[in-house]
Amino acid sequence: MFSFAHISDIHLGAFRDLVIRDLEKQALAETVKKCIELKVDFVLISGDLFHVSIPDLSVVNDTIRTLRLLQDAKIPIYMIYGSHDYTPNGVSIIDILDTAGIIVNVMKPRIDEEGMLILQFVEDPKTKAKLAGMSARRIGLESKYYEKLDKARLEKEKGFKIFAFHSGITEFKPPFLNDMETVPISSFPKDFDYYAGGHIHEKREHQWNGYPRIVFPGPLFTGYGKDIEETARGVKRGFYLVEFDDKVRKVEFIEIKGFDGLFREYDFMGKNSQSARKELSLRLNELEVNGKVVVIRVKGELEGGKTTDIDFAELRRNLASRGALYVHFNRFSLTSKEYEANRIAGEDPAVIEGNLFRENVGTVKVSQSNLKGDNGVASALELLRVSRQQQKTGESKGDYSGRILDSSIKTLRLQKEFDEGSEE
Ligand SMILES: [Mn+2]
Repeated sequence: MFSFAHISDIHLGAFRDLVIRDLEKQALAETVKKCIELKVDFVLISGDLFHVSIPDLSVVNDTIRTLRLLQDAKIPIYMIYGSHDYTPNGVSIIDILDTAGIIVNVMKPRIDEEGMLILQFVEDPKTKAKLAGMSARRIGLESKYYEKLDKARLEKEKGFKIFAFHSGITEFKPPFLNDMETVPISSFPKDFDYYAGGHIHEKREHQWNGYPRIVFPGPLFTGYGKDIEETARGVKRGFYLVEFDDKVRKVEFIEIKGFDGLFREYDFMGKNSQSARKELSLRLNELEVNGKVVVIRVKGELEGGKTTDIDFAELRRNLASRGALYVHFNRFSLTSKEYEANRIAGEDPAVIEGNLFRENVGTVKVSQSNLKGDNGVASALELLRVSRQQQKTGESKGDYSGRILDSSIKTLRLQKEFDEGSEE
């Protein structure tokens, strides 16, 4: 019997806070240790190893040091790009790790004369498992890309087969990801033994006619947005251990406990800002926060005063002084009657961003179709993602702004316009 570990959405470097960064690092180290103890034959990462395509070198260095332990134990690491590993400029950190022999990128694509996308299998030398994969692509292009896939060729291949991918599947889309672009199940090649999914930040197992086992491990640690809230609520994080010979024999979720969390939600509907502030402070004082990651969600429409009358920085300092490892306030659902104009729909920054773009895309007057309507929203979201990249240690200001500008032009597909502009 053989086995492999299926890991996804690690998002290394997602947090700037050093305590959380350290916990994130430990979660990966713990996972690697577990894989070595369990004597897995290989590891498969379904994308989003890092949070950005060009992460800080310190994050890269720590990661390589940890992944090297697998290499020393002769456990190969196979992976595909996630949506966060993808870069419009071409070279992602994943390519560098592949070149350096730390990981093997299993997406080996080729376009044939008819424009079909041909994927080649990577065979694991020890177990003879055959891996093929589809990396994530730019927002908005996912389905088109799958439409060109030569499925018949993949389906014909004999042996134990794994298909790695980084996309949501339309038929299994969780309600909280309503706005997410997905790919219909029929776009995937049939009859693989295991479909190793990534991108959905929730642990899920599915079955469908012709697709015996579709698995999403969810984030290994906690990625971003609502992840940390869910983890603090007690949602389990970890990876899948898959045992197989010529068929999958056992699939088991292995929990990796990243931290002790504490989640509370308070509703201040109808209160004024002063009484909400007092009540919140009292409630927080009752909590046992020592050694915990504390996530507090406040919501409701205040009858009077401003939401900024509540000094969250002060409350955070107080919790930290009582030993909280990290404090996160989610106050996107706290609004005030007096400040209606500033209200934006949504509980999560990502949802709010999407809604804002959707509301305003109609006012954008351009001729390019990729900047209008739904495509425009997708381009705007992608631009936001690209422009959020931070300046790297050692990168000059000029190089940094050049890199951001270059990625932005590529994202909006305005290369031609910029080239023409500079010639004038
Ligand atoms: Mn992800």
